Amino acid sequence: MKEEILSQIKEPEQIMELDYEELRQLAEEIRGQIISTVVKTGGHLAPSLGVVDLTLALYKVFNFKKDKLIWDVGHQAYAHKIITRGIEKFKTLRKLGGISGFPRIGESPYDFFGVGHSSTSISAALGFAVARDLKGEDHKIVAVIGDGSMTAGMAFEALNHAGDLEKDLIVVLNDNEMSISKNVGALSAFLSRKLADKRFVKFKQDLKKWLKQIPRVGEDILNYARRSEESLKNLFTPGILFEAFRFYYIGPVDGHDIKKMVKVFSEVKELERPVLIHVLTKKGKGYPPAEKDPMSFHGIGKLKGVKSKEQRPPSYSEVFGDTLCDLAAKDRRIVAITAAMPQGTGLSGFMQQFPDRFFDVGICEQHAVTFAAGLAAQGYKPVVAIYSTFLQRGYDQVIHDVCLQNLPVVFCLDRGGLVGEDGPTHHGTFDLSFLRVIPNMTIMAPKDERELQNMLYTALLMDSPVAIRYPRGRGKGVDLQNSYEKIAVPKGEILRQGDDLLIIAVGSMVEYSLEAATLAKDRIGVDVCVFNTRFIKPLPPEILEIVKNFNKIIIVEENALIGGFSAGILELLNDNNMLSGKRIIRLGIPDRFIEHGPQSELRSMLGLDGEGIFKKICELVG
Ligand SMILES: Cc1ncc(C[n+]2csc(CCOP(=O)(O)OP(=O)(O)O)c2C)c(N)n1
Repeated sequence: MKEEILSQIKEPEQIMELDYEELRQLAEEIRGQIISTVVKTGGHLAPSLGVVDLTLALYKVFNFKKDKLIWDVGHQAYAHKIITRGIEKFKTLRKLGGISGFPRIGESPYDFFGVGHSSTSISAALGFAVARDLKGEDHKIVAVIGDGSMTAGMAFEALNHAGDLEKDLIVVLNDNEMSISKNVGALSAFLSRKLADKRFVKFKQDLKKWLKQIPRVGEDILNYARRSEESLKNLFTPGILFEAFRFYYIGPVDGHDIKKMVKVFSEVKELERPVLIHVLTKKGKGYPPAEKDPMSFHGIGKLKGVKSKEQRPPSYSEVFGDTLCDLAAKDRRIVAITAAMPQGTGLSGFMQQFPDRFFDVGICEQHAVTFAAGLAAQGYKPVVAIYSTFLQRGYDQVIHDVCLQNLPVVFCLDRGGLVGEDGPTHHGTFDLSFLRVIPNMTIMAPKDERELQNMLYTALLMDSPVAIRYPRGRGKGVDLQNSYEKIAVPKGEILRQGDDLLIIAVGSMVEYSLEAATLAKDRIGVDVCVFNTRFIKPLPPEILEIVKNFNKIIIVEENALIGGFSAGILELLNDNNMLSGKRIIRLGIPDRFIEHGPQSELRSMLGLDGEGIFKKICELVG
């Protein structure tokens, strides 16, 4: 039996000493470790399996004690994590207190730049390159970016700048033809001209044979052809695109042939200019189910006892997607837009049912928002389905292109609040604050999936921008219908009567407030009134009437306390001179980034669940 190599790797530089046979064995061991860990912890399986060989080739050629490696998104960096943290730490992946699912400055000296959102690697790497040269240092900088992440404008802004500065910088384009779903867009089609490249190689061979047969002139023509080969090749491969940005293009290179990659990287190491190496990989490599269905294995949850679909309530994303299909069948003006997340946002059904009215724009949130604004300006009803955290990318467009022109774009913000194991790069805990300040914007958050249906229906009847924000995960299992009720804007609802204390809540926190009210009654005999505002902006004016009857108030939100829902209520009370004599506690996300871990554990840690809110009730009533 062969001796295990992985357990002997104590520091990444040992990889430089391994021969190709050992590297191939190590790749297998790392794949095995990724699979056995990720089925337990959940995580990004297929992207990470796809770049194991590439990661080892990089670690064989570069010395990252000195050189810098910058990942894009970072969801594919599990081999890097195993090499730099060791197996035992890797087993704590994404757990509360364990290592993060993404590279993160401070977690390892080999994590040079934190990531989570896509298409930042070339910009960051260029910053590193300029800093190196200003300091007079001498090392290599390598950015690894996927073909999906390459679709974002930001990646091209960075290429444009890097080509202009002509810095010594290496970009590895990891092309697996997939984003989370199949990669989309003209660039993707362009990169796929590899087929044409294969045909070109054959054409070249045939031409050579034929020319050699021609006496006298044949050899001359062949020499001429050799000289012009590079420019001819460019016509057949994506090189022409990157060379326009003054990058030296090399590729396509087989991303599972470690020896070939090592040869290319070693040669490139000697160049001192911007270089792009186009590497072809198979997403999910080494795990047949993931190779076959890389989309389903892009990110997986922990393997638990699987309940049948009938047994479990649908997710908010599913309810959103189904309701939108139902409404779109009745209104041809409804169009749906996603930035590379059709499955995650619940739009797969819409994509199949209404292909003409469905648009996956690639990882291009800024474009998605302004594209929607254009459609709205022409009488359509665009629905932008987007994770709260990724709308951050399109903030200026929300203000400038949608709200300033008061265009009726509906933003369906999935994963609002704490998302769990993906951690601080993905928590959607700022949206209420950043959207609340924008004139013309209406913001709603449903307490359950039926309210989500009615909010979507209401939003599509409005003639101004609306954001509906809902959490990651399953609904409450309430009754769903395919007839909808228009909600009066902005009207809230009292869900539980009580005289001793008032809880004002919205969205995901309504359920926990009701739970806390029940605990208060059962455990300490306190009667709590619970008010669901439904709207974050504008706030329901009846709040002012309700508040008059209470001097003990708790306001709960799953959003940053700074500038969020509770801050809005304090402003309202202050502006109506209603603060005096009242004791108000605000519960929400404190002014720090919240780590990764299971959603329920994070909520409990921050007191954003039934028990946590009950504790505050106890504090208020003494
Ligand atoms: C700004 C932003 N939008 C969306 C996402 C969600 N997301 C994570 S990975 C991914 C696909 C990336 O595709 P690619 O770069 O080709 O990497 P692959 O997963 O294929 O290895 C997307 C859309 C993100 N991380 N950041």
